Formats: sequence, C-alpha cells, structure tokens
Amino acid sequence: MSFMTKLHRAWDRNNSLVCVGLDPDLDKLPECVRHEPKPIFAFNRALIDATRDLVCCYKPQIAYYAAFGAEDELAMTIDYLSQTCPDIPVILDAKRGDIGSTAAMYAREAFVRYGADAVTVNPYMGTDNLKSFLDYSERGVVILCRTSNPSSAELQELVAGDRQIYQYVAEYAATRWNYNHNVMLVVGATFPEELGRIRQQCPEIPFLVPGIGAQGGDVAKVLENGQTADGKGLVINSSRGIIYAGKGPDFAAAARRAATALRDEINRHRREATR
Ligand code: NUP
Repeated sequence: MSFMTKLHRAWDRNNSLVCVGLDPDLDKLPECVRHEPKPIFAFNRALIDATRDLVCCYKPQIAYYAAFGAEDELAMTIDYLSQTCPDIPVILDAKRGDIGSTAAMYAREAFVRYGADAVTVNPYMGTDNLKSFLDYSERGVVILCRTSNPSSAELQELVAGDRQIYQYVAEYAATRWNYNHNVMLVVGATFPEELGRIRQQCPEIPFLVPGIGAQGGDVAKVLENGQTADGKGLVINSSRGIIYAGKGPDFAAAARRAATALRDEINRHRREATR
C-alpha cells in the first residue's frame, strides 16, 4: 500500500490528525526504563502500545538515535511499528539532501534500511537531489517548506522575483516535484498565516505540522488555516508534549492522556462534516 493511501486510511480509521514524535533523549528517559538493556526501544514500545489507536502517524527523528549510537533501536522501533500497527505510516525525520548519487544512499537508508513509509527532505539542493527520493513512488517525500523554528524566515521569506522562497517550494511541490503524487510539505504550527497561504497554493497536499506543544503553536489557528476541504490534510506532530507528559512509571498512561487531549482538541476544530 502506498504511503498516501496508508495516510488517508489512518486519518479515517483513528479519526485523528495526531502524529506522535518519537524523539527519545537518553538523558530524559523515565527512571523505570533507563536500566533496560535497550532503554530507547523500551520507552518507544510503551509509548506505541499506549497511543496506536489515537494517531495517524509516528515520526521518529533520527538524530535522537544517531546521537547515542542507537540506530539499532531506531530499526527495532520501526520493526515494532510494522508488526503491531502496520496501518499507521512512519515518517522518518532525517531532513536529508545531497547530490543525486549521495541522495540515492539517503533514500535507500530511509526506505530500504529502515523501511520507513516517508522521509523528510531538504529542498535546498534542488530537483536532482529530490528525485532520488521522489522516484520511490510508493513512499512519501516530506519537503521542508516553512519550518517552525524562530530563524526560519531568514532564508525562507527572502523575496526572489515576485514571491518568497518558501512559496516557490510550495509551488514546485504542487507541480514539478509531485509527478508521483507522493509529496508532503513541512509547515510549522508557529506560522499560521503562512500555513494559510501555502494551503491556498496547494489545496490538496498533506502538511506535516510540527510546533504544537513544546514550541507553543496554536491548534485552533492550525486547523483554521491548514485543513483541507474535507477536514483532513494535516499530520500534526507533538513530540515532547506527549512523550514526556509523565516522568514516572506511569509515563505511557500520561502520554495516552496527552495524545487523547490533542486529538480531541484538533477534532473540535475540524470541519463539521468530519467530526
Ligand atoms: O520545522 C520543523 N520543526 C520541527 O520541530 C520541522 C521538523 N521536522 N521539526 C521536528 O518536529 C523536530 O526536529 C522534532 O522532531 C519535532 C518537534 O518536536 P517538539 O517540539 O514537539 O518536541
């Protein structure tokens, strides 16, 4: 099943636009998992078991594994996801990009080594870089457009010709880069007006929206500006706000409560017909 089909079905089956970000910082793990032989995997497994009926995606960010030499625990996590909830897509957040021959290795890493359904990529190097990912027609390619971080305007809002750089990214995503209909865009929750502008440019492309929770994005504004005509089109990520909702032995139950609250808050702001 293609990534896009999987995503649409997951939105409907769980009636949820929530993505749980699996960003396990070894120094912040609850005491009760720290002494496990594979603490990162133990943490993730408990979070997955507690939330898999509440989400439309999971998004592990590769830095949290690579930084600790724990790529094996990333692979174990994605394997566990494919065994226990094969219908929920996994977006590997790696923000890759390079010359074509090297980008092909990054694509292979994400899609073959780890078996992710989608990967985040950086469009700065242009079409030949992106092609290495886009040619995997069954997998999703999630292109950085207007990122959630405070300095993102520095380059992304520079005017070139009659538009800002991020608006070119949105335009190319809807046209020349979407020849396999497998493109998504990253648009931060922290910039709701830009989110609305990009939605106008790209009425149907799904957006990965980070910046809810720890970064302070506003759920109501994200929905108002970003949902598609059918009340979907958004994969709204929260990492720290969910995975560290509790610090004790009941951390997974606390994560479940946080994910439920976010799902319900989002659904209150979705178009009437889809609630
Ligand atoms: O623009 C972006 N902002 C962002 O925070 C693009 C991203 N991929 N992210 C990622 O989303 C970031 O690397 C982290 O994995 C997650 C946000 O985490 P949190 O602020 O919800 O804890």
